[in-house]
Amino acid sequence: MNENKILIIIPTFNELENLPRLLPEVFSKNEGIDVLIVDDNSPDGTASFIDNEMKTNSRLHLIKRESKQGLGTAYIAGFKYALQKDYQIIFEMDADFSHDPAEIPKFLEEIKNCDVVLGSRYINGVNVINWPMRRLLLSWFANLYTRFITGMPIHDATGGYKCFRRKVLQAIDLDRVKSNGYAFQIEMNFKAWKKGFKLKEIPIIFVDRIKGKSKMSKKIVREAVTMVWKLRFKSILGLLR
Ligand SMILES: Nc1nc2c(ncn2[C@@H]2O[C@H](COP(=O)(O)OP(=O)(O)OP(=O)(O)O)[C@@H](O)[C@H]2O)c(=O)[nH]1
Ligand SMILES: [Mg+2]
Repeated sequence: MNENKILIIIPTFNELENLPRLLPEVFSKNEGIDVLIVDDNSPDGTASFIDNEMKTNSRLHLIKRESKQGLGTAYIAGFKYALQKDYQIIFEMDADFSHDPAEIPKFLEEIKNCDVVLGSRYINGVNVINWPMRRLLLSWFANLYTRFITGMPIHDATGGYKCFRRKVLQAIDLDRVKSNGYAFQIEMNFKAWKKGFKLKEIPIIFVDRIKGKSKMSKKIVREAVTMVWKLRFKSILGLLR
């Protein structure tokens, strides 16, 4: 077993404007890093670009899916891939530079002493750049609400820049993770926390995407609002897996 095998999973939908610049930065942070792109048949040809890069880069991997199926299921596919291979540390990361690759070494340092490291926008103040106030308030209140309903002591439960030890993903029944948007992040954190794993938040600076289009929707918000209640009740009834 190789302790240093790291997989960074990046789900993509139309990220051709970002990936060619992002990938070299990510790879440069640690020589144990592999990257898995989970692409949902992006019309801009993201997958063909990756296919081509893979000819000369054995650290790059690709899962192609037939249609846009959402972020949560993309990560589940990525987690299963990581568990089939012998990756020990598994990251979630966006393709749009909202998640600065320069933070990767900090995550790797912190994961030595815990099981999940969460990049947090809301510890040490509010570290979000270029979001409209509406969106910032939504995200901030969503986190307050989540903390209140679930009791989980986390300031940023909806963030998507994080890493897990392999054993955390092994302990969670991945086929039972049902949510797909921001709720997906909450669900993974809650399940890891309830199973007794040690979660640690570290401050990150989140910068809104400059290139490409947002995929945020009202449906994603509604899903999160109901999901926290489901998690709470399942947990009380002992049905959480
Ligand atoms: N495979 C896959 N990737 C997706 C899907 N939706 C979003 N993504 C990717 O997931 C990451 C986060 O999506 P974003 O659109 O940046 O969502 P966001 O960060 O909430 O919103 P913005 O930054 O404002 O666009 C990006 O790398 C997207 O390309 C999807 O349905 N399938
Ligand atoms: Mg984004």
